[in-house]
Amino acid sequence: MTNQEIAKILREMAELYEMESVLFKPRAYEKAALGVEALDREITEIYKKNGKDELMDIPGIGQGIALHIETILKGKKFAEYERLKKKIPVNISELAAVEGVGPKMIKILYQKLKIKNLADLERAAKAGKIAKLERFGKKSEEKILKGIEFLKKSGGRRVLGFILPEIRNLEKIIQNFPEVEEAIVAGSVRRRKETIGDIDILATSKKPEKVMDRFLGLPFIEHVYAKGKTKTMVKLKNGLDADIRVVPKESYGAALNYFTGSKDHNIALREMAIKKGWKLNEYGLFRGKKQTRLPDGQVAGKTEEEIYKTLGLNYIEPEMRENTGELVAARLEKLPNLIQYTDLKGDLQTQTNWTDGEDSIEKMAEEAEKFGLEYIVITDHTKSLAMTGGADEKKLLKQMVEIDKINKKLHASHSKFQVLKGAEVNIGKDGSLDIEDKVLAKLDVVGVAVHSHFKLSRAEETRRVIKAMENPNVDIIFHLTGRIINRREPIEIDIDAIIKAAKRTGTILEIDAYPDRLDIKDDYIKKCVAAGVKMSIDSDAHSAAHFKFLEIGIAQARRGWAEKKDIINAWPLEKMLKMLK
Ligand code: DGT
Ligand code: CA
Ligand code: CA
Ligand code: ZN
Repeated sequence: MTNQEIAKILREMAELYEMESVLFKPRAYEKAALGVEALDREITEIYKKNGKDELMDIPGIGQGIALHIETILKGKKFAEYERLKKKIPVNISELAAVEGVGPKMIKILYQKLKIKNLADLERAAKAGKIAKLERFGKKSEEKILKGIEFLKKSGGRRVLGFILPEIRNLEKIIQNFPEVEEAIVAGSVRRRKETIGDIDILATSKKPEKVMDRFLGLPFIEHVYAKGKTKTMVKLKNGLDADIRVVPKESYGAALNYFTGSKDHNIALREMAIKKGWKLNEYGLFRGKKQTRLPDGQVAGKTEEEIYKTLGLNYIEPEMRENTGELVAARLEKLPNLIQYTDLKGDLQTQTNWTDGEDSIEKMAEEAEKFGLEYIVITDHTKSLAMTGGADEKKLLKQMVEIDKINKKLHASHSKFQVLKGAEVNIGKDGSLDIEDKVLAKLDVVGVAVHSHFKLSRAEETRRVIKAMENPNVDIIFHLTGRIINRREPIEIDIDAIIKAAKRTGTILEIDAYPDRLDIKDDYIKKCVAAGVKMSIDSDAHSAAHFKFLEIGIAQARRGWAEKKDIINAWPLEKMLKMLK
């Protein structure tokens, strides 16, 4: 059993309980699924070594769920799961992937229309059957069709941030094969793209066939497309395809460079080699037109650094390899000094159980400190987001008192950690804010965001965001375009006008690190860097387990060529606060 398979069962349990309107359990199972997905070790290994007790150390897993996982791992029947599945025998994960379709709706769709999977759903919607259902109507039907369309467009690409722990786990397992010298995941994963099409694994070994055998013996594999001596292609149980290639040590750098891509970067690099009368491919960089046998005639290939250097270029970080100007910059020694993965000192957007977050302010502070941060800003939602229990002025003032208390406590225990006061204030249709200015003025950091009216015209969306920026209390625009990757399109907005207004008003634009937001996107980050508009990288955590997503936000910033100087929460706190006020 892989982590992904177990997480899938746990998530289905959450959805099944939700269909049954059982209280609390859906949330508990969802949390457990997230905990399992975030593991960078195999749960079967954890269990084998230390039994059930160790399972309970996984975030989100308590006594009850640990017992059920044990049952699953022992290959026994998980009775409650079987019982619920029998009642509603549908492909839940497939249906729930459609924007706006939740467990309760899935249940009705099955009971009334016998809809079991995506194909059934599409057929019924196109035939107008869903519009006729009570409590559904034409609007829901249209929304469902749009959701299906959107899913198809994403072409099965997966959000990297959600699946990265699992990929790292696989990478580690392959690195530990006795015959493997080096192993690394290349391709779009190494370039840290927002979404990935597949997993490209590269390894060096003197015994490639042994490596192939071991790879095919892993429990993650669903189907083998092709098995060769040095290259094997499979479909994993998580639905992703994976390729593994084994190359000799002498070619590692060249192969890594080739399979990291991007394709456009490779082609441009190869052209540079050709201009010098050389040849570049996945085996090395060669002088002379004819490729001689390895390692004869090879000038570079063992490391990537060697290849770039030989071609007269500075080393280019994988996140920049998209052929969007990085080769020229590398030749002119003008590459940016990218923000590092260890540079963040704080997090400027976090939600707590005062609204729709999972954890208390104190717990968030504790975990953030453990994570290595020096401060966090608490930014719960405000009152017009009623479904999150959004705060009004009174609640915000009360929260400020609570934060003061927590800071005192931290101080007394000699912690230097600081909790700052903030909010994620909702921007109304006309650009107005739903919290009074005199309360906003008391907050350390005021973030504002669009959470509704996603379909206004480009001019209207731009106008409302700029109006919010013009409020002198506003510091940051959170997740500017409101997109959710694979689920919701961004609002239409005039980014150049927004950047100009940000510059004029001194407003920060956020890079929201939540894996399916990554908002603003890399092109916009580049524009901000060029304009001198500062940004922040925030986790948008709704649980203390989400601080790890900051890494994905940093990757996004790096793909947008951002340096430490561009990201205000990479600066010391004092300097950051001075910039805001
Ligand atoms: P993905 O999988 O769609 O997220 O994106 P990539 O970039 O991982 O693309 P993939 O898996 O098709 O190929 C992995 C790398 O192999 C790619 O980044 C560059 C290299 N590559 C693939 N096809 C070609 C090609 O036709 N020419 C060159 N020069 N390189 C290629
Ligand atoms: Ca790939
Ligand atoms: Ca591939
Ligand atoms: Zn938000």
